[in-house]
Amino acid sequence: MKRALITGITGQDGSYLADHLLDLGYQVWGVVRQTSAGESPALARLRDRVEVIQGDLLDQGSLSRAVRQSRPDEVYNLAAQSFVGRSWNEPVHTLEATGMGAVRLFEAVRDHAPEARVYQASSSEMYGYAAAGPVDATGPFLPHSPYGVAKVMAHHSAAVYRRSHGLHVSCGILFNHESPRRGPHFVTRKVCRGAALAALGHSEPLALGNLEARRDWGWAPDYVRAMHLLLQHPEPLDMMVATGVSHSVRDLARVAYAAVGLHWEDHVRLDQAQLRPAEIPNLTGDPTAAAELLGWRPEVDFGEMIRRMVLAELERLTPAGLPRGAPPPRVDAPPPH
Ligand code: NAP
Ligand code: G4F
Repeated sequence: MKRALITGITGQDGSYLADHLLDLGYQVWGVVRQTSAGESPALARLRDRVEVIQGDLLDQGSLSRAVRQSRPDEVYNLAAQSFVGRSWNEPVHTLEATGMGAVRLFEAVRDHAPEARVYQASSSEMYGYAAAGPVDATGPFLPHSPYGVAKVMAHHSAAVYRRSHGLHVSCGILFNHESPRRGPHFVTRKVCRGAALAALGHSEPLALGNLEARRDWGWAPDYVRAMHLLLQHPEPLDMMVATGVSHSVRDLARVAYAAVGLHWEDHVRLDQAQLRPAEIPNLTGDPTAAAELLGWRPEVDFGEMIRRMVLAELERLTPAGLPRGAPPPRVDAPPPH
């Protein structure tokens, strides 16, 4: 039985990856940080199927213990401060967690499980301003956000551990991927929730920022398959994972509200406060290498994904039922720490 250690197991990708690896017969350990809010629903769902180890990306000792205890064959570093918007307000924390956190984990693997294969969650955000021109898995990387800088730091550090210390570290450069388990502050979940609320009769318009931004949005369960496949490749690799098709935030709103028979223009307002200090107009990936080298193909397209997400929001909001006329829950609030 193979043993996998996942950081970020309570997040969107971590929870789907745990499901996938358990289905494949892995024994799964998850690094979970203790919060004053108590156990998250994501952890409660996983607790009886995975071994939980307390740890934090900010704490070297806890990561070293996690690697020592789990004796992993595969390590998936998915933990991060992952919200780009927040990274401008908390650049130091983002660099510490998302950048240095990865280095701490690589150190722990180097010391305690040097034979393990490591997956680093790199991001299309690393391309930043370079995305206006041709890019591939080697770059160029010109990040526009503190989050992008932190991911570039982790990405280049992975290459150092590969070349200097012989670790088998692969970096998946993943473009945006979404699901009903997405954090509520990300735009797909926010819009799908807004559409569901509108369908239930709530009239407060949804405040959005840049409607023209284009992203290559894929289905998260497809992307965790790619993570696992990447680590099965004999050589460590850096690889783009994407659908190759982009849509604008405006398209997203149109498709989500249309899924409940509404016109998005009647329910969305522009809000300057949602604009970012800098924006990448278009991030579109190329899935060719993932198809050729890993045999990976996305199975759920954009329209079907948004339909599933809107349905999931409707299910969440009913039958417990929101009192009609009650103020809808804020979906644009900053995420809890
Ligand atoms: P997510 O839902 O935001 O999950 C982040 C996870 O990291 C959560 O489990 C969170 O734990 C954990 N975490 C945050 N800070 C931590 C710390 N200091 N110590 C330990 N754990 C910490 O993110 P995701 O969408 O699943 O993404 C997974 C990874 O892929 C992230 O590294 C993200 O940056 C990267 N990525 C995501 C996408 C995408 O479109 N989803 C694309 C490219 C790359 P709590 O539950 O305690 O908060
Ligand atoms: O959903 P978003 O917040 O995701 P973003 O910034 O693209 O980051 C996600 O994908 C990255 C991969 O490219 C990951 F590395 C990262 O961890 C994260 O998972 O925003 C998507 C787009 C942006 O252009 C943003 O400006 O939507 C635009 N947008 C427009 N109005 C909005 C809003 N984004 C949010 N969150 N909220 C809005 O009201």
